[in-house]
Amino acid sequence: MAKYLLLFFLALPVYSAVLRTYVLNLTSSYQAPNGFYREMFLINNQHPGPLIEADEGDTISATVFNNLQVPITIHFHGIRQHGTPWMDGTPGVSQRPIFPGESFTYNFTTEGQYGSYWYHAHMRSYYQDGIKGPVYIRPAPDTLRPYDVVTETNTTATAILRAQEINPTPLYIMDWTKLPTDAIYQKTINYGIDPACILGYLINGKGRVTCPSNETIAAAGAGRLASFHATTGVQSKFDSLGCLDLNALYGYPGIDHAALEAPGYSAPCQATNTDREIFYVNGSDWIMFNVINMGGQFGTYMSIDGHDIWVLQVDGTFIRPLKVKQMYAGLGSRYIIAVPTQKSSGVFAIRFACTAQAQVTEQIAWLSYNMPTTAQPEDYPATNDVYQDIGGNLLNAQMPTLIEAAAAPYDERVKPPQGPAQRTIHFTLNRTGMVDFSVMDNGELMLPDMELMTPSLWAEDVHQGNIVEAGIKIGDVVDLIIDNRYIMPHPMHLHGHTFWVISESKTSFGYPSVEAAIAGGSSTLNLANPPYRDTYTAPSRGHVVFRYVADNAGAWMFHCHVNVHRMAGMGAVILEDREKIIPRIPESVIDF
Ligand SMILES: [Cu+2]
Repeated sequence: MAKYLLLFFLALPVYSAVLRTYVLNLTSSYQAPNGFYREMFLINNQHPGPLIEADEGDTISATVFNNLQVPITIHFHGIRQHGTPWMDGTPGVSQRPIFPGESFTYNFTTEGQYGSYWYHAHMRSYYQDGIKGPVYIRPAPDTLRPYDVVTETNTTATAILRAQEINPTPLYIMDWTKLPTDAIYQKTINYGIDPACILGYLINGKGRVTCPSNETIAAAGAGRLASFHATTGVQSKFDSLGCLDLNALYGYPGIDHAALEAPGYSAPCQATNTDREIFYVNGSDWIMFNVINMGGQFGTYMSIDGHDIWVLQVDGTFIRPLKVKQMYAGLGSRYIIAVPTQKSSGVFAIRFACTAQAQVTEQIAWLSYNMPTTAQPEDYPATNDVYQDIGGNLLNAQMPTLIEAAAAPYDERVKPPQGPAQRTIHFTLNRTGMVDFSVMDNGELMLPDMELMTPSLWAEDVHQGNIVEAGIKIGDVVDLIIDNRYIMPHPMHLHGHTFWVISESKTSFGYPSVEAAIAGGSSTLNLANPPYRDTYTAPSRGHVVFRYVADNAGAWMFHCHVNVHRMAGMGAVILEDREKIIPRIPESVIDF
């Protein structure tokens, strides 16, 4: 009997939920990650912040000490907060801000979720100043994994991927600006300057500013200029940082934008020689990367010279693996990828190019097979097998790139309810003024002062704008029909849920409901095997339809993940059977 008991307890830890405790100490600092000093924020003295890790089903407790001069909250992006909507970290929605000198503890379960997530400040745009970090949840033993598809059931290779899944190699992309985001916001609203200009990307907090020639920028940006002209009628040009001159289109006429320095801007371009990130292969035939776009401005096209990329997981769901030369990493989204590393020697560039029309800019990290671990590789001949230019344009149009609509869940049971929805909510994404962006059909804005108001999760008088009270009850199937009327694509994020992207195209949806679309024989609907996401980009002047099951009573934010768009009004709060959860909100949260 004792022997059996012992075996039972030995096997138990794999399945038993554990409490994982973290302390996040927020401070400000003066540093130059890409060669330009500025104030930035750190978590436990690092940027990005420390990894929060768990096994599926564990409980996470994270205590935040705010030693900054600004209020803050921490949102755990993609974590559903099932049954704990007050732990969602959205100021004005789920809690009051954590003011300087205060602390707050977030407690929540990871039950029913695995894979890659992240945490970030949800106050103002402060996560772009450094308040962000990864969350990784190791899948439960019985989760269906697609590794055999990638390895063609080679048991040695599958075992390598299973081993690397415990701790995939971090690859965190973040756009970086010359100025802190408060200063950028001031310039944006004071002068009506569009802040669409970054000082390059950082990879794992590292990067360098390079200054390509005017000819190189013009060649990589030719397509952007042509389509900008076609859609706006405006002839524009790029500056030395690869930023599109938007003066003729936005901003107060007569303002000298170059003299004021457009937000994030440093004209003319000055090259730096700070360290870039290097990944060492160390003899393994595969590297599994955890790719997270932690930026607040732009999506990224990523490729690795001379290497294929297998995309295995997107937004915390294993997909039917897709083998590509280039992948899109949208703002807020996560991608677990496996890269076959079977070269014998060489140093290969990992390229990150801006996806937006507004800027041509590239950052590089290195994949190294044989380089001394102390050196930056610029003196070594990089192998020339390049797939994309600095504008993210494929050098050979036949090369496969990641089509997000094709990223269907690997587990076929992860499928949307069929037929009509109980609730349909229509949103219109639009630019309604110089620095006004909206998700509402009537153009209403959700402005940042709502972050200081009584949280809409329990406010008696839900007085903020953009509260969507659609009568959603637990068990309802909900459709969000999202028509994008503007030329910019928007990465739309829904809190508290994972949704299926059941329709997408570069035109409007054209139906008042999914039921009408089914009856009308819509060609864009996909109820059979759609992507399962928490953040998804609504294409330029196109549409997406998100479907989810209301299983999480609360008040959930729905917003664009471009920080300046969200601050310019681009969000809403969707109430979901709120009365059911109000009696369960802890006093400690309401009184905080
Ligand atoms: Cu946006």
